[in-house]
Amino acid sequence: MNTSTASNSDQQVPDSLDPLAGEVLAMLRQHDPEAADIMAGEAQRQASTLELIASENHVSPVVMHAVGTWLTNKYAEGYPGKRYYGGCEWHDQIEDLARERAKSLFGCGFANVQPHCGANANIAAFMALIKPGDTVLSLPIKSGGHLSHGLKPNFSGTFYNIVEYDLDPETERLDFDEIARIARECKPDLIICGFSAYSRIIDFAAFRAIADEVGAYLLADIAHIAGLVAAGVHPSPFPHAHVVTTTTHKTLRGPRGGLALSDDPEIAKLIDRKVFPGSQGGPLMHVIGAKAVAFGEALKPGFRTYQEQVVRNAATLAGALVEKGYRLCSGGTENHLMLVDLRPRDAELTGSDAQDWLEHAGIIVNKNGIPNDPRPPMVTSGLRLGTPALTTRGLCEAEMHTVADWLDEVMSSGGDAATCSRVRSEIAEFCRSFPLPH
Ligand code: DSN
Repeated sequence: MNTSTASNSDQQVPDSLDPLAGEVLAMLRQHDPEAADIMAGEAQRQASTLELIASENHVSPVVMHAVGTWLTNKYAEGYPGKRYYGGCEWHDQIEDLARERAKSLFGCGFANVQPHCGANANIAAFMALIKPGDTVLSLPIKSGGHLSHGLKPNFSGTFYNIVEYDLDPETERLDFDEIARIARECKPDLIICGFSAYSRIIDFAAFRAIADEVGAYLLADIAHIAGLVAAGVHPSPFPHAHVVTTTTHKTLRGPRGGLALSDDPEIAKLIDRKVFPGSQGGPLMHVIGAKAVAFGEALKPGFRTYQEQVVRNAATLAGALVEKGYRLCSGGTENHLMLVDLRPRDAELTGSDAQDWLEHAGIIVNKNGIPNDPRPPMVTSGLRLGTPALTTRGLCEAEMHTVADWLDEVMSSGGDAATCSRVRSEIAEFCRSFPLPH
């Protein structure tokens, strides 16, 4: 097994770098060769491997370079027109542009583009809607939820009374009768829907009906499916959710960051206050600039075509894996990801072994617990696979069969070093035909 780590001397710059990235790297090499080598190593890793982590993507060169602008040099606490520092004229304009584009994308009346990440957007949503000690009803992380939805060591599990709903053990899908039963019993102040490892369409209206019945707010965390929602490929959480939060870097294909949305003007005011000064200081204006650019890309017609292909690719990859003997939780996928139960293919195979072997072979995935997984979270019996990044590189249905063949070949080999090394070479060659966006 090749376990060598990257060294400064072996970094080849991918030949598909966009011209500006090439110039930036050349400048870095002059100025700070040590840092430049590390960054070139990462560029090379991304260029020569297949990215199947469902929450990752490759941004366009325009979005990538928009992160590195003069906007990074400024403090701009507050909001457009109401800042604590002078010199914010252009910062007001770029934040307004990002806010307006976010509202157009998601069809809502309010957007706060300042959250540094999805978890920060959720902190602001909790603070706006409920108070410490209140009851929150959510899906636990072990069943596909998110740590900021109530995990004990997280702010959410520390300051709020978390009650869990779970997936139906037979269908591994949301069971709205059971969610309603638990809600009637625990009378939550907030219900959370939106997940990190759930491959089915979310019925936001059904969640809202339960929330209304028990007098709870509904928070939809659409971090994973935001791009699908923006493109109309997944139903929208509006008008059902009181607050919608998301990251901007997954299917939405923007810079790393968060976003909070609402259609309720009173809740909107609270969200603004809870983002700043409630939970954050100075906004990352350079990232907000890149969010504006990414939202502009997502408003173009090609974005819908991309998201449709993401979903078709996921369905094709899922079908190919089932044919090879893997089991998919819930029986399949309707979005960009799938949760693969490895046990029917090989009872001894763990998610962590599969992740390691696949990484040696140039396929990047994450181990993931499956519902009621008997193995601990650092081992797991499953993998979560997603198609957003592969689709950005131009892979379509035919290539999904090739990817499934490589996945199965590596996992069936028991991590055989020669197999991993051969597949890695094949993938590096294959990747030349599907360069990163440039
Ligand atoms: N880490 C993200 C994911 O992979 O889904 C969630 O925050």
